Amino acid sequence: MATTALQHSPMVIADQELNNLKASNGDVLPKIGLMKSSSPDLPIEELRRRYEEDGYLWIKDILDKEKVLDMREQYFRFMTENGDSGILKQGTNPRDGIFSGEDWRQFLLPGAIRVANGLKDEGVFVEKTLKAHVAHFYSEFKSDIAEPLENFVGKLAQFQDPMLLKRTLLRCNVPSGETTPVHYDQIYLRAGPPTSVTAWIPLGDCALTGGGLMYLENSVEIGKKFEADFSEKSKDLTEEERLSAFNKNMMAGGFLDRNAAVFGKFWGRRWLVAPYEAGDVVFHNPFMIHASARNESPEQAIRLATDLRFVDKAGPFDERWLFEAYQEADPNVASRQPLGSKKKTHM
Ligand SMILES: O=C(O)CCC(=O)C(=O)O
Ligand SMILES: [Fe+2]
Repeated sequence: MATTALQHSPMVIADQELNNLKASNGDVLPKIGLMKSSSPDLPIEELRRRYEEDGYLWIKDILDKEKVLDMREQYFRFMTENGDSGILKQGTNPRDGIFSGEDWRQFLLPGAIRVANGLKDEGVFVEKTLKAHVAHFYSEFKSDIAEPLENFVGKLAQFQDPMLLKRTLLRCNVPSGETTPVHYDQIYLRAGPPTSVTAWIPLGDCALTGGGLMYLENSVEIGKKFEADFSEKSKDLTEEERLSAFNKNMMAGGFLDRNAAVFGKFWGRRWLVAPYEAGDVVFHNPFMIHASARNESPEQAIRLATDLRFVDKAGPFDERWLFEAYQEADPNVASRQPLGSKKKTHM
């Protein structure tokens, strides 16, 4: 059987497994590659070199696996008990996070992706999602990992005073549903310099077919080009509009494309994917282009993840991220924005 070896790890994966991965709308991704993994025990200079060269750094086993799985279990209990959102299959173990099979549209996250689908932020799932972002179990999980990750990011990005931004997101991608469209993060962090570092944390094992995050190979330069074009087009807008991810020059929700297959083909790049495990973290550059794959888990496992962002408190950063996600004061929710268009921006 033909195999593809990962450069930084001994893991091998059958090519066949790679050739059937899909964008969230079901289109087969034309060109796929595997991400390189790294051990957290490597010298920081080498990890930094990889991060700078690749635009991402996939670190194995940096978090306590059981704590990550506990977080997964508590999230699904929360979404089911005292008001059932309907996301879990009845009679299954919440730690497994098995999807009920109801209409996936109900389970789109509030804000940008619901906006992109023309849906309102309402219903039990939306209400519980908003509350989950400030629930005790999630705050505790974050405070547990904040310090070690701040220390790691501080060394990786050479920050003087690394800080986890308060606004963090919890995202569930149900099987066969639309997942996170193509984007780069600086679109949402424009009120600061492009120096933030995102940490994407799968909350549970996530096989290649499980709807994990994927990166467009060597795409930092493409992200920079988009941002320069957007800045040029937005010259005549007010400062607030210019900094908004939802201004009239952007596609609805601030995304670049909802079809990762078409986007990858247009730019002639491979989408890089990985078989993630609970305990892994991927760090990425704010210009690195990424999206989520379609979740085709044979077990119907829901893909749960959280994304955290780190900045250097000693320098300027986007202060709109100092608010808890979705709460009253959060200025970043797409559905609360008057602006935004249906523009296609990649061609
Ligand atoms: O979890 C996802 O689907 C998207 C995450 C993401 O875009 C990020 O971490 O920057
Ligand atoms: Fe992102």
